[in-house]
Formats: sequence, structure tokens, C-alpha cells
Amino acid sequence: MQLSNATLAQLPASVEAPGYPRAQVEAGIVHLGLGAFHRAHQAMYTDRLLATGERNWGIVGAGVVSADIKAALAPQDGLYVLAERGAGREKLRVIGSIVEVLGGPEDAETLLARMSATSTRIVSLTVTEKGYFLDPGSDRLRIEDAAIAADLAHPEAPKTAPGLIVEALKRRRAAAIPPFTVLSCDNLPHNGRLAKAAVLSFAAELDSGLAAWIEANVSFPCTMVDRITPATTDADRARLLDATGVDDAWPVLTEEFCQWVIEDRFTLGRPDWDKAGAIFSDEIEAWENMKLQCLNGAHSCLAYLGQITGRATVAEAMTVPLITSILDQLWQEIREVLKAPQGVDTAAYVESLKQRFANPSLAHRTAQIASDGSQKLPQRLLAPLRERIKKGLDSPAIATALAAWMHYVVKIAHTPDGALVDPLAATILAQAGRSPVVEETVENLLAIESLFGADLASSLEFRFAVIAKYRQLAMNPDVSTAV
Ligand code: CS2
Repeated sequence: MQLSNATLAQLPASVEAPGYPRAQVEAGIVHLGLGAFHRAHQAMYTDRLLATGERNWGIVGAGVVSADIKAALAPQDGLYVLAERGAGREKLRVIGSIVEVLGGPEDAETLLARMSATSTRIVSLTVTEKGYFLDPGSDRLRIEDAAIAADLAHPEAPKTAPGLIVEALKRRRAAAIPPFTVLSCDNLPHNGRLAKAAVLSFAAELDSGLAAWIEANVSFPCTMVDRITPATTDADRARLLDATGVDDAWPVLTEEFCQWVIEDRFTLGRPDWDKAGAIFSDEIEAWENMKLQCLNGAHSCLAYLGQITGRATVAEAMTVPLITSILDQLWQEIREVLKAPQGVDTAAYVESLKQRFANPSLAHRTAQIASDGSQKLPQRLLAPLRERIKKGLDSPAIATALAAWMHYVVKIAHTPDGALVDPLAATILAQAGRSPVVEETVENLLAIESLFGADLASSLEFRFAVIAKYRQLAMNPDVSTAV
């Protein structure tokens, strides 16, 4: 039975259906980036809110990069199964908050029309770190990137998130429609500020008057987003079909835990997401740093150590004493320089992370987390490292995590046809493969300034610490990929 509005009434009792009349829901949000994370997080919060009687905040969702998501979800009327999995438990529910699905570039005109409509009051986005096209070190828009260059050459037919947002805002300004709020839900520090930087830089390349209008009128609240959501596999699809009899082309598997902290700065109103469990807070930076460093910093460390010791999933990596002892030390280093949100006990937070990482029901692949390291390491590990350097503290665990990343990229550089998933892959692989000498390899990788910044690239003390950890890892019998 194919999932759709028509078959909702026939869902088995084991699957919870949206408990509200979907036909009455009006769209107030356009969302860019319909990956698994958005569908486990913002769409789930919105679904929960619609179930309380809210009718004005349905979501028009658009896959920005490709049309795959439309091919999967449009025939299902935007519906999909969300499987929330704890140790030995699973809750299945159908999420109904995405009321229209648009695809990739071929739907750009419809998408722009939706973004420009008066009824659209929020444009939110989950386009991942690289979807902002900013240099991780400096937050400069990479106008030389082919996708951005193409959008600047044809701004009326944009394909990137900054290009789409600027064109829609331009149309609203021309039609005297007040601008929407831009809500970044990507896992980036001060994600609202980064969204603003990308949008303003893009607009400034085209029209300084438009850029000034955006700067004066558009709000870009920051958010902290959290829910571990591995990419869906064919095996997951088959298992869910078996268990429920419901055929869903793109279900989402996630954990039970979910958190969303939002800065309350919306110019055209907003859903009461707090009624669905989100938190509105003016302490957003503290929330973001705690999450990005304690959770994501540890995730990256686990991913690279897992990859170089042959552990395919996070739960598997969590069973290796070498890895968990490094992780404990890493958390200590991070917590020593962390300013936590008021009332939050970071020791308890870290304990809860251990449980979440060890969840055996989520096959969260270390290879997935290891991707895009250049976009992730600065906010996850280099930020606490810089705080520690300022205080004169050394950071053996952070150095180990970075050395693990180096082993990982060096291995790929020496593998024929080895592919690194990272927007800076060409530079990283060139630097990783230049020398057979450990000292030089570390030095060459640290010299990537857009990743490490001039400060870390030129710090001898830091370089020696990473070299020592690189050697130490290479000597460990668990590390099979050392060169
Ligand atoms: C992960 C995140 O893939 C990654 O880089 O660290 O996607 C992580 O699972 C989420 O941020 C959890 O909220």
C-alpha cells in the first residue's frame, strides 16, 4: 500500500497518522532542503503543532540540489514515515506538515512564486554547511564557486539557497510585500548570522540598494538544532515496508531525543513551536556552542577514529576503549572552556550524549559524519582549541581528533581513486599526499588557511602536538590505515 492522503485511513494501528485535517492547513513556511534532518526535526515539531489545532503554518518543502526528493514525496502528498528509535524500541508516525513538495532547479519558478507570496512569512533552510558557500575560516562568500557564479550570472533563475532567497526578496521588495524571516536550521554556529552573511554578500554583488534593504528589513534568527538522523538506507526502507505494509519511498529514521532552541526574532509572526517542545531563548550562542562542541565535536572525533580503526558506525566505535578514553578527555577539554546555558549541567549533558551515541538501533555511519570535515572542524573542535590556547592550556584530545582526521585524509590521498567528500577535497588531498614524511604531512595540512586560519597554521607548539598524536595513533595496533 503506497502512502498518500488516500491511504492514510488504512494505516496499521502500529503507525500513528496525522490527527488533523491536512486539507485545511495553509502554508506559511517555505523550507529549502528536504533531507532527513529537516523531516525528523522542524517538520516533526510543526506536525506536532498542527495536531494542537494550528492551521496556518504548513510547510512548502523544496529539494534544492536535486529533484529526487520530489520524485519520492510528491506521489505521497508530502507524507512520510518517521521512525523514532530507542534501544529496543521504535515509534512510527506519519508526518503531515509538508503540504507541498517542489523539486530541484526545474521547479525554481514555482518555488520563487511561493517564496514571494504574501502568505509566506518564513523561509527556513537546512542546506548543510556547504550550502552557504562561505569560507569556513573567514565567512567570505565563495563567489568563485561555480554554483554561486552561475546564480550571479543568472539571478532570475537561481539554484543555490543564497540565490533563491535574494531573488525572492527582490521580488517582494518590488511588489511592496514585507520580507519573510530567514530561519537557518543548519548545524552551524550563529547560523542566522551566517545565513545573513551569505545572503547579503550575494545581494551586494548584484545590487547594493537591495543589499541595504535586506540588511535593514530582514530578520535572520539563530537556532540550535539537534536530532541524530542517519541517512536512510534501502535496508531501512525494506524493513519498514515489511513491518508496516506501508510503502514509503523515503522514510526517515531518527533517535527519540530532539531539541530545538530558537532566537525569537520573527518579523511576520511565527508558529508557537514552543507548544510542540521547542525553546525560545535569548541565550542562543551558549546553546549552540554546547551542542556543536560537546555533541558534534565528539561525533567528528568518533567518526575519524572510527574510520581509521575500521568501525563503520558510531555505536560500534563507542565500544572501543581507545576511542572512548580519548572521547572522555575531549569532553573534559571542551567543558573546561565552555560557557553553558543557564541552568544546564554539562556533565549530565555529556552523560546523555554517551547514551545517545551508544544507541544500537541507529546505524549512524562514521563515514557519513566524516564527510565535509573542512566545514565542520572549525566550529566543533578548533573553536574550543582556540579558547584553550588563549588560556595557555594544552589540548591533547583535540590534537588527537585532528590527527585522526589527518590519517583519514592521508589514507584517501594514497588510495588509487580515493574520494574525499568535502568541498575542499582537491586542496586537502593535494596537501595530504605531498610528502611521505609525517612532520611535513602535518605541516602541509595545517597550512590550509581557509580551514585552520593563519593562527593555527603558524603555531609551532600546536603543530608539534598534532605530530606527536599522529605518530601515537600510527603506532596503535587498532589503527590499520596509518602511513
Ligand atoms: C553529525 C550531525 O553528520 C554529522 O556531522 O555530527 O549530523 C549530528 O548527527 C547532528 O548534528 C545531531 O543533531
